[in-house]
Amino acid sequence: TPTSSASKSGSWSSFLKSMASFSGDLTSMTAPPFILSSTSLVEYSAYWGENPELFVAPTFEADPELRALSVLKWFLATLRRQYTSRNEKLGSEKKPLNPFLGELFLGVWKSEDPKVGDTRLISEQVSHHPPVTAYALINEKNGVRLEGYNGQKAGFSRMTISVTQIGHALLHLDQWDEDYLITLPSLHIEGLVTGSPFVELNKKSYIYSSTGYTATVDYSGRGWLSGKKNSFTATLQKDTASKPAYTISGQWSGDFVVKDANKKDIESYTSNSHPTTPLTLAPIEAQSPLESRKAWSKVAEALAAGDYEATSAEKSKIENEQRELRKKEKEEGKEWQRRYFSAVETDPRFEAIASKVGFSAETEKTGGYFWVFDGEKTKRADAEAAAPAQAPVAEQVVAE
Ligand code: 0T9
Repeated sequence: TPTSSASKSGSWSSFLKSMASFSGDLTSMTAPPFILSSTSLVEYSAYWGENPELFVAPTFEADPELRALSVLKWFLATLRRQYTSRNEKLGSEKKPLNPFLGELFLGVWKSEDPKVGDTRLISEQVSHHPPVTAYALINEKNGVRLEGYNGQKAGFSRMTISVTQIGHALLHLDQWDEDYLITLPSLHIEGLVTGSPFVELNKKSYIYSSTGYTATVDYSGRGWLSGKKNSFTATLQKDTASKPAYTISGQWSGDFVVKDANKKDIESYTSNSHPTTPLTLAPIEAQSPLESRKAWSKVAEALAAGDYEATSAEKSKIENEQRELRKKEKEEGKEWQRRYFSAVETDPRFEAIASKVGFSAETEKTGGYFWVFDGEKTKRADAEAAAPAQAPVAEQVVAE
């Protein structure tokens, strides 16, 4: 059978050999079928919001230092889902579907806690070449909003894939009129040789607050100190204070401990046992053709059935449709309209923080632009979605 372990290891070793001449664009690499997932990369934005109670928690803190600590705790709590959930669900890291331009992933986290309320997710593929996903998580009730975008640059050497993330996220707290600039860690893929890839984070990432606090997360991986994978140490420090106000260390996929300035344990967090809130999606029948699950449903079916011929046939259909669309747009001198986000050359909220801390804007841009959430576009898209979809065409024209 095509999935026997012998042919599996055969196709895997030829895949590894082909990686030697890898070009940098992850989406262009052809991986063996058993490593393919039926989840599109546009869905990955959801990992930011699976703990809505931690997401809104900062706004309930009256002290700016505790708010910054609360933001850091939420960020650290997202890492396990962001970077290990494919391994947990599917047994290893898998190659996601490459989203098409305009692909959407929309949903809402309905918290059982009335204090938390609903958190809306909007994720949109705003660029296909290079791939860029933009997202917004909005909790109206508590005035908490995360806006961000994400692209990747990759390289292959010494049997690992190294990935730099391009883009950042901004967390806004209405009640305190505060912004947090969140940078994204770089990562690499381990376990390629044995055919069971998983993500390890490396170097550092930062959360800069408009109140002057900086959180630095130092990822040591399977560090020589602890010997455990996914190890990290994070510090929270105000401006040029001589020592951190808080230190958090442990494993981002496991347990971590919060210590105060006197190195006293004040809290511990167990990420494996911390419950997550599932994202609620519209039923497939009610989704728009641009929504990820709907658009890729035939590919997902074929993959689930292990029918790789049908998988690539269904994928090609989507790719060809997209090529046709781009051709048509070019002929008509039009450009695909993004539904929820806009490309801008400068983002004042980013600049206000980045200029203070000396964080460069140039590495943040994709194709020369930042991507920002567009409230006006969103209002229009919401109004359109609220219009009865099955209404006769004539009636729709009258309604306009
Ligand atoms: C944003 C996240 C990102 C996306 C993924 C590198 C990767 C695609 C990008 C950075 C999310 O917020 C966080 C988590 C995991 C990242 C993925 C891990 C991964 O392996 C893929 C790439 C495209 C591959 O699929 C490489 C193939 C690999 C499974 C082995 C051959």
